[in-house]
Amino acid sequence: MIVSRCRRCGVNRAEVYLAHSNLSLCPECFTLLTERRVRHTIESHKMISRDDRLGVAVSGGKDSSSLAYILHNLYEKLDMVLIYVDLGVPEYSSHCLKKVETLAKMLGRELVVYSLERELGFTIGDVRGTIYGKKPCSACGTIKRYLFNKIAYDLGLTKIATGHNLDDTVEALFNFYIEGNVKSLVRLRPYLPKTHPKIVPKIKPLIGLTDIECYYYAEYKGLPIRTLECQFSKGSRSVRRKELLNTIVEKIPSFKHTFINSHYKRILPLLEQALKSQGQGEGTEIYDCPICGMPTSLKGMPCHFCKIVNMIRGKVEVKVS
Ligand code: Q46
Ligand code: ZN
Repeated sequence: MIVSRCRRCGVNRAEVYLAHSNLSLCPECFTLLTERRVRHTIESHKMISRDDRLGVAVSGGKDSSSLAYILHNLYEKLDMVLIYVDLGVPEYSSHCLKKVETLAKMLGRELVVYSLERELGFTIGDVRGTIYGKKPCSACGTIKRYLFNKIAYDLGLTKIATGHNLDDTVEALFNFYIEGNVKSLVRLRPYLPKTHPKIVPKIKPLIGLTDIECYYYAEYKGLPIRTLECQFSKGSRSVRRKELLNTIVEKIPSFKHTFINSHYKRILPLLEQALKSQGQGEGTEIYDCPICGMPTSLKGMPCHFCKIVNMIRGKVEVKVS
């Protein structure tokens, strides 16, 4: 039997094959290279500085757990707290909460838990009675984005790190290209700086790692990751788009890496220029939401989060402290 050796150390047996770079690696070299690649992403985008107070959005999934673990290892002295939003999905949310609690203990980091049910009196399943009934993930995404920002802002954190990886980013970009959604294409970046005093900058240190790399990393490091799927994820559009993109990768292994590199290096600068020349640069007007006081692009109207909350509560006025 031929045993293939790790291309990096040449000693250990290779277990991971990275088709995009035609590299066979042993677990040790794979995890080491993964951490180096994340550090390279962080440094090349100047994502983290020594005096940052970082919030890491965790979900119990392989991506955010790997992210928290890597950041903890790379920046041991960094002030870092894990944040979990409990959406109240039956079985799934309590299962994920246990995983993030174990992770926080493992790292010796504080975990902040925000429960939708406790704080707002509803769960994500309650969007079913609204116009979001057929696409709860869309409402869920808006709610999570808002809450991570609000929690981080209230805690005085200076940045929020999320576990969005290469597959997530390519899927989102692909969708925006199909829709011709130029503004969203321009906004989707590895590092979103502060554009308003109440908007906490967002960073995506895993943007260069694929789904499977995050999975292997979490497995090799023995991280506590969820084994249940959210009941709303089945058949969602983003899952179907990801499946479609994965069939392309079967034929063209470097497809996603080429796609993202072309977008950020070649297309994005041109799109930015085009928007500027039309007077639609980055400076989208920002207003205060009349209900919660947080920033919104909707003039004189409740922000998207408050709209969803209002819908769920049957248009009862909502106060978010
Ligand atoms: S938690 Fe929320 Fe996901 Fe469930 S409702 Fe959809 S977006 S699938 S990551
Ligand atoms: Zn609001």
